Amino acid sequence: MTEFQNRLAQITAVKEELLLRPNVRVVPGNGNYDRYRFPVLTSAHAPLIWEYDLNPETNPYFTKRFGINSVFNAAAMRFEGKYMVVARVEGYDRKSFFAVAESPNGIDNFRFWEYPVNMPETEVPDGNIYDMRLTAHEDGWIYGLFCTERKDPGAMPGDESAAIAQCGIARTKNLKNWERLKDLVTPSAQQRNVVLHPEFVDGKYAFYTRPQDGFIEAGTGGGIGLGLSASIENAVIDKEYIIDQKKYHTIYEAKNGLGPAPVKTDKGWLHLAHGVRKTAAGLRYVLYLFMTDLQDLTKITHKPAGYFLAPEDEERIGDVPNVVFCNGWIPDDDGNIYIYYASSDTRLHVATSTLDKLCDYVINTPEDGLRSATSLQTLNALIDRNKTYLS
Ligand code: M1P
Repeated sequence: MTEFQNRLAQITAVKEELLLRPNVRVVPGNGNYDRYRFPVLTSAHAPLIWEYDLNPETNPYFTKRFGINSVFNAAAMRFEGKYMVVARVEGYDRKSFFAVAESPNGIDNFRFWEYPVNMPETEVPDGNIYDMRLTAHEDGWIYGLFCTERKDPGAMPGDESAAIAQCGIARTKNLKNWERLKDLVTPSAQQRNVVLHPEFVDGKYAFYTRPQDGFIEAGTGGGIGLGLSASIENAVIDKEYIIDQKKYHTIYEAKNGLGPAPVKTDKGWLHLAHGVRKTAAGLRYVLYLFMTDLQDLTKITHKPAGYFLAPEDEERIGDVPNVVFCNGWIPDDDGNIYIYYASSDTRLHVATSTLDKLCDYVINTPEDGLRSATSLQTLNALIDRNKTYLS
C-alpha cells in the first residue's frame, strides 16, 4: 500500500466514524434546555473532496490542499423533512463561505452537501461573507441575510484591518440556487446581525438591524434596531428604531445583536440574541431571550435578567474564546425547538428545548433591576416564598 492509499483509507474511516457518531443528551440539563455531548459540526466534518487532492499523481502524500479551519455560526431551517443548517465555514486562508449540512434528526449525523453555497456577488465584490440568518418569508421566498465585509476604502495607509460591514441579501427556493439582491441601505455606517422578520409589517419588509459606529465597536450606535423597507429588491431603511438598547453593567453592555428570525407564539414574538460585555480577558458573548408584542414589534413585553446560555467547558476554548453565538434555530410542529449555537468561533452545537419551556422561561424569570440591591431583593423574595414549601 502506498502512503497515499494508506492515509486515504485511515482518514476516510475516521471521518465516517465521526459522521455516524450518535449524539448524547447531557442529563439532567437545567430545565430550560438540554445540551449534547458532541458538537454537531466541526472542521473535521468537512468532506474529503473539499480538503484533499484525490489524485495520487499530484498529491502523493495525501495532504490537505484546502484546509478548513472552523465551522460555526449557522442559519437553520426545516426543509424537505430534514434539519438543515447553513454554516459559516472558514478556511485556513481566513475566508468564510456558506455550506449546507443536513441531518435526519437535528442532533447528529450532519453531512455537508457536496458543494458549498455558490453565493453570487454584487457589483462591489465581497471581501468576506458570514453569519447568515434564514427567513421563510410570507412572500414565498427563503431569504438569507448575511454580513458582507469589505476593506474600508478610507483606511489610513498601512491600516490593513479597517473594514466596512454591511448586510447582504440573497433569496432561494431550494437552498441550492441563490439570487443575490442589492445590499441593504440603512442610515448607519456599519451593520451586522441583520435579520428579516417573517411577516410583512404595514405591507413592508421589516428588518432587525444592529447599527454600529466602527467595525468592532458599537460606539454610540448599537442595540437591536427595527426598520421598514417597501422593497426587498432595493431594500432601503430610512429610520431605525432601537428596540433593545445596550446597557451599563448588563450582559449586553458593549453590544448586542439579534440571533435567528423570531418565532411567533400565542404569547408574543420569541427572540434569541447575543449580548457582549467587556472583561479583563476580552469580550464575553452570551445568549439571551426576550419577547415582543405580537402587534407592536418595537415593544418588549418580557426580558429575563442575565443570560440564557453561556459558554461552558470546551465551549470556552477556540479561535475567539468565551463566545457563544446563535443565528439559527428550528421550531418543529410538535413544539420542540432545536437551537444551533456556535462556541468560540470554532464549532457548532445543538441545544434542544420546547416552545412552552422557552415561553415559561422568558415570561417567569425576573427582569434585571440593574443594581446589586435589586438583584438581592429578587433573590430574597424567592427565598421567602420558597420557605413556605419547606416543612
Ligand atoms: O467573534 C465573536 C463574533 O463577533 C462578531 O459578532 P458581533 O458583530 O455581534 O460582535 C461576528 O464576527 C461573529 O461572527 C463572531 O462570532
